[in-house]
Amino acid sequence: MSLYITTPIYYVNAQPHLGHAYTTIVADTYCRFRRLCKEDVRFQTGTDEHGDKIAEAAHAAGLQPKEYADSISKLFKEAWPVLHIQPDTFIRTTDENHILTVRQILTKVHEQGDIYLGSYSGLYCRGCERFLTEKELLEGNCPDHQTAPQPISESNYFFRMSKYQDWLIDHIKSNPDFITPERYKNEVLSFLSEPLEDLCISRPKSRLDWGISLPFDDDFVTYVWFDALINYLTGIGYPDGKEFEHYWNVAEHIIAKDILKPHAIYWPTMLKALGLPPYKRLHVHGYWNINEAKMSKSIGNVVRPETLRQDFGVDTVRYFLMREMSFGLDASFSDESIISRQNSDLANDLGNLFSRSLTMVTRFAKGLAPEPSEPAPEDSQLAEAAVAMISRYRDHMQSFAFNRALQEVWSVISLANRYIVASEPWELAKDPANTSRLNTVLYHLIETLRLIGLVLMPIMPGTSRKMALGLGLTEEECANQNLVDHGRWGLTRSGVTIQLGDSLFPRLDKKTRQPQAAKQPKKKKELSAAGKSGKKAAGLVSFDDFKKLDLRVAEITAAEKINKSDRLLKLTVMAPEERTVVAGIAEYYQPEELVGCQVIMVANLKPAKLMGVTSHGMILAARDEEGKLTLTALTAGVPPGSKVS
Ligand code: ME8
Repeated sequence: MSLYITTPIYYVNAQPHLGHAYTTIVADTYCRFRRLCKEDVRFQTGTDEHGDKIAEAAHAAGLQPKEYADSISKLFKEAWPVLHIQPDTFIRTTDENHILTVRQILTKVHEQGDIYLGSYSGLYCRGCERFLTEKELLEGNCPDHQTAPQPISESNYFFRMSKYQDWLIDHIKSNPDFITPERYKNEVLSFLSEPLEDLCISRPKSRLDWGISLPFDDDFVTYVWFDALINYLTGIGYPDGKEFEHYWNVAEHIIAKDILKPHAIYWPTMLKALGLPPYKRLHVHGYWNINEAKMSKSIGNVVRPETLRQDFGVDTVRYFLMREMSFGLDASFSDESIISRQNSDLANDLGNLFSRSLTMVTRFAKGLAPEPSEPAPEDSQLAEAAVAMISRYRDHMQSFAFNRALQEVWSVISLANRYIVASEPWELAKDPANTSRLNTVLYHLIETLRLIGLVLMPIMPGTSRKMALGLGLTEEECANQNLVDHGRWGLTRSGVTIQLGDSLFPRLDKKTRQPQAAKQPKKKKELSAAGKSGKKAAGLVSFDDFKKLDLRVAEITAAEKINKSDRLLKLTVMAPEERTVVAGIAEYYQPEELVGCQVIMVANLKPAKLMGVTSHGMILAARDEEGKLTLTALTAGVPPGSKVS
């Protein structure tokens, strides 16, 4: 299978920001994913350089439009490799071959009678670069730009878009994957339930001359959208390039919801008029908002990808964007959320698993991947979970559910972390009689990590490579990894040298965003009741005071989120009788991973009501310097209700 994936070509009236970076990282991730499946992929991005907006921005900067476009286009082109985005083509609408092709297409469509001269009166929004219908306005303003569109009346050329309306409706209905997610398909179909007007595709040069002249009337330039959409064809050599023949049938576009209409209505009808099949799929995502507000220059909350990269590193930025947004819905960016992902998911869950495992191989197996023996049930459970993760990950990635693909990976990471706690390799290492068992455990950890590193490649290529090298792969093996040949259990060669390098991710200080000083000795974790801030013990307590606490082993039999609370989980525990306990651990544990765990509970606290749920006890957890909580879980099965003393 082949794939041709594109991003929008971005306007050069503004510098690259988080929104542009997101779409382009999605395209790069998807492209790397399909390459990891051994498919042949071509990836295109670029810049959109004609039209009112650009001419105005150039004027404001005191530059000629082309000069101005050159400078901003360069910023986009240079921004991508820095984020480990590797497009095959970077197209500009001012490229000579693009201009030529647009003119060829206009001539063809005009000659076949699908472009005609008419007159137009309408409400024009400069921000959108298009005429808006009355229905689209919100209190008289463009909903996207909050400005009133200008009434304009002039002669112009029109594309007979209406002629293709019935065909388009049919096509969308008979190809359920044509526009995804479903909500956007429905939006388009609802728009198409009203008669479609023909599309005005020119601007008189008397009003705007920064554009491609119409080949059949030099007094007009082409409307930006008719020019811009064609980039998807010119970049692969339409009409007679070899690549065009190869890639057009497998074209998939990624956009945000702001430009749904041009992509879902103008573009397929233009292609139909040209006698070409429409693109295969259109993937539509939502907006990134900043601390809940829309990102905009006027609010001054524009997030630059370069600043993020400097503060957090490429892989954290890529991971955060892919993990935090559910493709299709809006998401909110804040410094706190990215720092928390870095500290919790990356440094704590993944980073710790990797460094703990490799450290144990170094200490207990002379730094060589050990030979496994017959697996115990818990080993097989880990291996099976890792293998099952691969196929679920593939399905989610294929359908652009990147956050769900990552959740699958993280559930194996937390299973592996629990597997370490349960199998206690450090205890096994104390007795040579256990060497074969120890080797089996270490092998299972290494092999799980290899599969985790493999599937993380499209999202965090740098980390994935670091992991693969640490696990003893050569540079060449790293570069040639793929899911088809390597996405199965048991490929780590026993005896290969494991390289324990630097930690994968530093923990960041929430205030300074700086990595926490490595040399500073770590403060001991403090035991605290989950949910209460861990204050230092004020003084010494007498044994009699301590004895007043009734500490019990509690087994969690059910766990669920508490409505409207990000922090609290409702736990049902056996100790030995059943009771409900509320714990402030929702930020650190998924409910499903808790079921079956044994924890320590303060059993004789006065009941307290939290978010409407009465808690009959408190679960103990360790709180580290950043405030992250880790439950004090028991590893050996102890009868629930046993007294802890
Ligand atoms: O529309 N959240 O260019 P553009 C998520 N030139 N994505 C965002 C975003 C946000 N807050 N803001 C921008 C154009 N984007 C035309 C496209 S294509 C033939 C011509 C991303 O510079 C998202 O991909 O306004 C959106 O669709 C695109 O930038 C708009 O970029």
